[in-house]
Amino acid sequence: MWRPFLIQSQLTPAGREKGLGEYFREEILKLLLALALFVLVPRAARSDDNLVPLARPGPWSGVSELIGYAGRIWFVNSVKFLDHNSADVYSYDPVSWRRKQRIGHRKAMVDIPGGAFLMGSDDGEPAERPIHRVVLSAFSIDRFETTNAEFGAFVSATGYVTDSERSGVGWDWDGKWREIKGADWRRPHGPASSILELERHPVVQVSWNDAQAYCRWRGKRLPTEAEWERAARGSGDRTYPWGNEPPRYGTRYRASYGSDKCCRADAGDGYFFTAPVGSFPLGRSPFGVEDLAGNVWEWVQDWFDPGFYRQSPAASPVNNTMGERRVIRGGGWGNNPSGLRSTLRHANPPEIGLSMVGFRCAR
Ligand SMILES: [Ca+2]
Repeated sequence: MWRPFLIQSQLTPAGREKGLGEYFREEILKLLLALALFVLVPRAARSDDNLVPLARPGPWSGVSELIGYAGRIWFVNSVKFLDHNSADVYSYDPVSWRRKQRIGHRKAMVDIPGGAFLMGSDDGEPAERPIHRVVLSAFSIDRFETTNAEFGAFVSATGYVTDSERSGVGWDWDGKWREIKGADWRRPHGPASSILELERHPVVQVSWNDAQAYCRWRGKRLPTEAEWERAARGSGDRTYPWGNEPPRYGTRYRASYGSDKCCRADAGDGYFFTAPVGSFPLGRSPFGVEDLAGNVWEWVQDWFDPGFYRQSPAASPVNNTMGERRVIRGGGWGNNPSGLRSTLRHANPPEIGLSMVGFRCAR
C-alpha cells in the first residue's frame, strides 16, 4: 500500500511504539514540508494567465499563509492519525485549497475606477454604432453572475415569486427561443429539469423585474449598459473581456459558450448549458470580473433603443426612456463566438424569463 511521506502512525514499521525524539523529528519534518509548500504552491496557483492581482499582499501575509499551511497539514495528518482507513477522504490538495483561499479572500464585488472609455463598435450590428467616448464615475460590480444559491436565499427570505412562476411559462433555447410551459428558475428547461447540484451555476429564467428585485434586496442595483461594457472592456480597446483572441485556443476555453457556428448549446467547454460561475479564469476582464462573456446573458438597467448611441450623453449614459425591451449583454451557453462580443446589444421584454439569461448586480 502507498504510504505518504508524512508519518501517520504512532508505531514504527516494526511495530514498536515511537519515542518522543522520533515524534519531534516527524513534527519538524512536517514543518519543513509546510515551508516547501509555502514557497512552491502559491507560484503554481498563481500561474493563470490574465490574473489581475487585486490587492498587494501586506508584510505579514506571508507569515499568516505559512501558519495556515502548517496548521492545515498538522490537522490533516492528525485526522489520518486517528483513522488510517480514511486517508483518501482527507487527501490534501494544496492547489485547489489555495485557489479556494484566493477566491475567498477576494472581494465579491470588483471596484471599477471612474474614467473615460470608448463604447460601441463600428464593425458590429447597427445598434452598436458609432464608437463614442463615455465618462463614468467609479462603481462596483459583482465579480460573478448571481447564482441559484444566492437567488434561492432571496426567495427563502422574502417569499418572492418570479414572473415565470406567475405566468407559468419560460423561454428555452435550442437554436431558437421556444415558449415552455412550467419552465421557471427551479426548472430552467421545463418541468423535467431541475437545479439539483447547480447551486453555483448562474440563476436563469429570471425576468428583468426579478433581477431588479434581487439586486434591491441586496442593497444594490443592476449595472447600466455603459457600466457593464466598461467592466468588460476597460478603456474600450478589445472585442472580448480578455482581449481580441477567440474564446478558445485548442482545448482551453475562455468562456462557457455554444457551437463555433451559430448557435446551439455545446459541451466542448465541459458544460452543455451553464457552467459554475468563475470556471473560466482565462476569460476575466481587465478588472478581474468573471464570465462577462458567455455562460448567461446579463440583464442591465437600460431600456433598449438601437439608436441610443447617436444621441446619448457622454457622462454616465443610461436609457431610462420607456421602451418595449430591456438590454441584455455578453452572450451565453448557446451562442457562437460573435455572440460573446462585449459591444453586442440584444434585448428582451422585461417580464419574461429565459434559460440563457441571468444577471449580476452593481453599486
Ligand atoms: Ca455572462
